[in-house]
Amino acid sequence: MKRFLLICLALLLALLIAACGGRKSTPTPATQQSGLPQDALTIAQERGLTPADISAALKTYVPSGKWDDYLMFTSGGHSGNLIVIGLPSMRILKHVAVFTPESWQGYGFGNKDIEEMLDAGNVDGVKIRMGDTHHPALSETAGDYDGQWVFINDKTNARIAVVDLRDFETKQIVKDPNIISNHGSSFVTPNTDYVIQTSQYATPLGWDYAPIEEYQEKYRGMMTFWKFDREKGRIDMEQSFAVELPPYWQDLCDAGKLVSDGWAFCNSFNSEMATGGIEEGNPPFEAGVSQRDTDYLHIVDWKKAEEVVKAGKSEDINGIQVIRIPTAVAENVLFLAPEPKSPHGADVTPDGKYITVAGKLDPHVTIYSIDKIKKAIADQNWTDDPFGIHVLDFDAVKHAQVELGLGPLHTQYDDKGFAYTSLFLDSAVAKWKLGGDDPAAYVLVEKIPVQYNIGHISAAEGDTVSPDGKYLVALNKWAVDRFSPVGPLLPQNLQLLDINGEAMQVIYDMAMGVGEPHYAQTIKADKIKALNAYPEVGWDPIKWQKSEFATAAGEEKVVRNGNEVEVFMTAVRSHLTPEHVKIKKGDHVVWHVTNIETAHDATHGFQLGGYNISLSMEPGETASFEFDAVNDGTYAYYCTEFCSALHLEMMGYLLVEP
Ligand code: RUQ
Ligand code: CUA
Repeated sequence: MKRFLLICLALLLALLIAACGGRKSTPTPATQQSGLPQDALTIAQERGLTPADISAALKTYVPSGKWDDYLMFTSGGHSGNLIVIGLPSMRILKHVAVFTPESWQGYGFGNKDIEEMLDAGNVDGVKIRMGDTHHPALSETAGDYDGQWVFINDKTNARIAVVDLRDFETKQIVKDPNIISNHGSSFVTPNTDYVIQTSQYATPLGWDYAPIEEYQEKYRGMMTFWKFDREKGRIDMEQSFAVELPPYWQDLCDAGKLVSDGWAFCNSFNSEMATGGIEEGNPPFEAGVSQRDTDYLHIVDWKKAEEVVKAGKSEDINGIQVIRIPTAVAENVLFLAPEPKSPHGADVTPDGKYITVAGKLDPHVTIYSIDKIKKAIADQNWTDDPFGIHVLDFDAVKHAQVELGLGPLHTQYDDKGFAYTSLFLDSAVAKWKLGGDDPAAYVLVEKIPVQYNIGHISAAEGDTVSPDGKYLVALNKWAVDRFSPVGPLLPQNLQLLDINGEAMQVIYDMAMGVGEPHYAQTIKADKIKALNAYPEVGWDPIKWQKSEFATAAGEEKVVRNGNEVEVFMTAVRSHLTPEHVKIKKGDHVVWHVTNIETAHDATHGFQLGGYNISLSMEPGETASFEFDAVNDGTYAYYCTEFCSALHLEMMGYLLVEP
């Protein structure tokens, strides 16, 4: 048996290595003669690796100094940030601070521009420094990722952030003035004209107080279309608008593309309008919300909505133009269609013709056709819901259904006409065939177990007009026994699947030390053109121009004006200038630090003990902070990046005289 296994291993290794060597660009010095490194078999045997393990290792190993083919942008869930992972190595490349302070990046620890940006996300004067990121959306041009921006939502507070992929830093946070939680976001329209966001838990608009008994009358959902100004790289609140929705708890959304461009689709899961209150003898939420056999797919004609707003038929509510439900109905902006029990994901196919909806409590996915939706609208084939919204006839808009298994959630696509759906309850990924015009041709092809309780999945460019296939990542909710125990709070398990061949194969388990990733998008790495240093020394990364506080070597100074003190400092290997900053207790201090270096990777950090200050100055960056010298004493400040042999000397004293 052992011998047989060894022969299998040898054969497999030889085959794989021959296959690798066949690629002209890959030199295989160690294996040129025999096709096998001398010690490969011994290593495999000693480590107890099976042939499948060896093939997985060879498919995922990225040698030192080589780069990954894809970058996956995944939400960091309730860590409130965004994480960038290379595929196929599954190496974490970067944590991008978004809604939550992050000391390494000097994010939210005194940096004035960043504090100001974070403050734009405060809620009614309450400082918000946490978040629950769910769905990143890469900017698109003609329905394809263009590698310029990524947007991500904060479900807890109904906010959206804009991250610039020139420097992978957050540039803007906007708070929706009418809703307090979102979920169906972020999703971009095919040319990133709008970033779509839908509320999750209905509240009165502006989250004003209203008794829960007035739910149906006063509580509402909302779909917001944030206008993205590409020139400025910012969301333009003035040009944004929203469509008022019934309080059905809208869930995930997707924007139409190609033939369905101009439409947006969103699930909902509480068309029962259950209001909970088990304490008062009412059905608990989990039962109340699942009474009906169907909920509603929301179908929004956003191009029509744009016209309605331009025609002045919307209302200004808390500073944003809102199309109220009766107007949305009268103007053919909003329609509903029934969808089977507790829908979750809505995912438009690459050709834009179909929308796959997965119902958590239905073993099928339901495929809707945009042509059929348009026809049902033209034929007025509808009945009305309690708000007077037209509900299109299910059989008229449904194109196909495929039984996949238990708990279908989210769907991605490949380049060969297959779709992949996560099955939460089955802990599996289902691969199924898109049947085009023929409803009978939609069939389940294969299922593969993943560990465990998968939520979202992300395939290479898998939600664009031209998916790449190749890789798919299962973003699993539970890890249980997959990794060495690290206490009761476990990492999430991200699993990489090879979807190139006939059968799917799990080729890597990656422990994600922060949680909880929901959605992720995977982009071809060469589409991203990130900078190594800012365009000019003294750069303000948020305003994206030279800072008025940029300080050149030799111009460092401390300026006093009454009890206002302004410090202009430079950082260069291995020196912070000035080395002594002398102030008095009670002074108000504004302090600017410019990293005057442009060398690749020559970042300097700056931390000041006792005053909660942490900055990171990437090559060329100017950063500022301010504080009140409430305590006298002797403090040390220093560079936090081990930037040179004399890095420990890159320090200074802040002397605060009583
Ligand atoms: S949602 S899986 Cu935002 Cu499906 Cu989490
Ligand atoms: Cu700069 Cu250490």
